[in-house]
Amino acid sequence: MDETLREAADLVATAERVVIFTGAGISAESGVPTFREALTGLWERFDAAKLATPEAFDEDPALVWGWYEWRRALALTVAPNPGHIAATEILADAGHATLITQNVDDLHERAGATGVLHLHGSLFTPRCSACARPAALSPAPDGEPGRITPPPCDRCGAPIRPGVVWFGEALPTDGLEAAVEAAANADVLISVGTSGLVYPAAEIPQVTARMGGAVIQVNPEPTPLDPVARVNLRGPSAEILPALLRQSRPST
Ligand code: BV8
Ligand code: ZN
Repeated sequence: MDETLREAADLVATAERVVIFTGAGISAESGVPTFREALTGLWERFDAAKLATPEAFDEDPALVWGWYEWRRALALTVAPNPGHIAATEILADAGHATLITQNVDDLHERAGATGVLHLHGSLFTPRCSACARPAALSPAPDGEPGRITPPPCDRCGAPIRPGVVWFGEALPTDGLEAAVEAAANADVLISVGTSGLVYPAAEIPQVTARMGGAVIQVNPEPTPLDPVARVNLRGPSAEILPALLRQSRPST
């Protein structure tokens, strides 16, 4: 590991423009289940890709809204882990830095990151499912996880929906364009904790590689990104990112 870590640290230390691209794996060690594990209890019999859709919400708004409200409640009970903190620090050291995430939790923000590009939205920005008016956050639910009837929009009465991007929905264009631009100009892109299966987000690290930038991947498992990465750091991000940060800083 230390040979690959040294190689990755040299890439980061000499990079002017650094992008960090994250998926659910960076939040795993905070206790947030990864997207594929996010189906427990009432929702465990569902496939995430079926539940995270406009059709599922239209069919059973309380089932879907309950799932997101429980995920928001959980996100409020956990804290950023050393991986989130190190990511913020690595970007602070870079001349030009961009943080792009597929995650809908707010752990990067709570770890001090600013200007985070949320390609798939956030648990904390609900809006009206009809007129798109931003809605206030209700107090997070407690007690038994279950169905929760979504509140009505105070302008048009339609049900409030989570502020996330569902399967089959377009990503916010400004966010995606900014992310592709940052990836295309990056000297180094560190891809952390993503299975690299969901498009178009999964394209982001490939843009960097195509434009001659170096991709560093942090993931305990192999992913489709392995052949694209210049360096594959096999392990948990809460351990690897702090080590990468330490190695990339001039030894004082
Ligand atoms: C769109 C928000 C078109 C909601 C999410 C067939 C072929 C190709 C594409 C498609 C297809 N059929 C449909 C599509 C398109 C589809 C898609 O890509 N489907 C996939 C499944 C094939 N994409 C879409 O629908 C997108 N929209 O295409 O729109 C369009 C265009 C114009 C106009 C109209 C329409 C929208 C996709 C967005 C879906 N929303 N999230 C929510 O959160 O509920 S996706 C969600 O899953 C995440 O955001 C993320 O993007 C994705 C995968 O999750 P990951 O973050 O990667 O997490 P995962 O659990 O998968 O993996 C965790 C990883 O962490 C693992 O690798 C693990 O090893 C690692 N790990 C674990 N522990 C650690 C760790 N790593 C480090 N440290 C650790 N400790
Ligand atoms: Zn409305």
